[in-house]
Amino acid sequence: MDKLEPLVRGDVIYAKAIGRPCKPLSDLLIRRVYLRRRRCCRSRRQSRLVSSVRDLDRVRPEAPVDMVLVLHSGSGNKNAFKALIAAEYNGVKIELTKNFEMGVSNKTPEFLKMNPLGKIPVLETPDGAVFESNAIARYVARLKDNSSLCGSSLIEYAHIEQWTDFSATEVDAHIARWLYPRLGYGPYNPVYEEFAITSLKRSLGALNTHLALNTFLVGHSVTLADIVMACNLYYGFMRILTKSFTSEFPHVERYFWTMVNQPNFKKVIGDVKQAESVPPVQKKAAPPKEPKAKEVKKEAPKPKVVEAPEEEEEAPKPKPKNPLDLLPPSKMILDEWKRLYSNTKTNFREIAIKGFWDMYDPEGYSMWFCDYKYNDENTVSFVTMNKVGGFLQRMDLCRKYAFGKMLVIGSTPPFKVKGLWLFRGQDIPKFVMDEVYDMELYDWTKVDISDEVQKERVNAMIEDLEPFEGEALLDAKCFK
Ligand SMILES: N[C@@H](CCC(=O)N[C@@H](CS)C(=O)NCC(=O)O)C(=O)O
Repeated sequence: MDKLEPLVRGDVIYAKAIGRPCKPLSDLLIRRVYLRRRRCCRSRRQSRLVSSVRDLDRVRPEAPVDMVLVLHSGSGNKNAFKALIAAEYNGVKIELTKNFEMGVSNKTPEFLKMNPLGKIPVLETPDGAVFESNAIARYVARLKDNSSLCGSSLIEYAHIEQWTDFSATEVDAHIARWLYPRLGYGPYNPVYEEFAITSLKRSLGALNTHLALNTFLVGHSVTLADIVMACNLYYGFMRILTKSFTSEFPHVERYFWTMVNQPNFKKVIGDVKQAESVPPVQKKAAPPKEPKAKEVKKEAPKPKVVEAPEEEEEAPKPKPKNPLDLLPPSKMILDEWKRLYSNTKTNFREIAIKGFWDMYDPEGYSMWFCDYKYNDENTVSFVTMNKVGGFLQRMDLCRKYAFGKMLVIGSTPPFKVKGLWLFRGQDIPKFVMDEVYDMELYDWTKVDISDEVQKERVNAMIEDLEPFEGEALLDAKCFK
């Protein structure tokens, strides 16, 4: 590339001439232009070197280069999806490395030369390797001249960068801090988890506000920012962001489902199914995985499976049966009660409460009062309400087996937190006690339904009856 210097200058002029000084030309592009110039000149047996802006424009291919780039990654990696989706939009050909094996292929000396961290994805280009998924996706997005993925003005370019960074640091990072310890990829600490959830909610709240008025993150069509954001959300939606969590952010939900159903996303990601529950905390850190020998695949597969941080194509483990599923069948159908509760808008006492007692099966279910042990700490209303909200979120893992009401009581601090829970079986389920740390923060008393006073307390709690035990209700939350 001895003629690289003048060509670099020519390309910078070109970039400025088309009004995109913000879009640096990659070495690859420069080499491409150089090679094309040479080919063009030779084929026409011309001795002149293409040099004017117009000539450069002519030799610049309209479609991206006709080469195939190699992406080192297993299938199902949301970080690899970013480049693969960008490639679909730009008509760039990318193939996943054949026979990629996590923990083996990414630890060879050759791989470590491309990415010293030994992490995936890595893109091999004719000009060298690129690691970091956002950098790779940017590279692919910029391969096509005038790609709509890159925006069309300096401010759009900045906004695309803004949302891409936001997506990495304010969304992806918080999802990881919440999810990974639960999967055993780091120590689990409930206080850190709460912080991760609060931070994630703050970010999604901001995103929700933006999306209330915008279909896309930037401009009026899909950009790289949407690809990166949707891939990061994808991972969250698939693994931990249940409907009960995301419903607080309806515009984010709408946005996410719109994105993943775009044909170019769908081709790469496949069908997306939202997590039904928050994964329970793994007691021990995941043991290091033995590398597995794998079959050679003929073609790079279209990725469709869910990624794990270190092990990507792990066969799904058979889910152990929940002991509550082994209990004798109950005549009470929990979902029927939940529907009745949700659908009763008037005459609550006559319809819902009466219906509850008609359905209630004291053999298949038990009811429990809970009383927060540290009410004197509940000095700030919204902190108290958030605390209860966090508790309900963590109870997600027992949604199939429980119904609950939580009341924040009082009109002035300190507020009291009390609740009523209905659980399948005669005890508080062990997995709930083991995995939801909030359980220890409450005193639990089994409801004696032969005691009319206790029965009436149950009614009042289900109904959010005010005053409750002589006090106003600051908040009432339902777990259903
Ligand atoms: N910030 C990096 C994250 C890369 C990353 O964490 N890759 C994981 C798989 S998703 C990995 O290769 N882990 C293997 C290891 O840590 O050795 C990116 O966006 O590319």
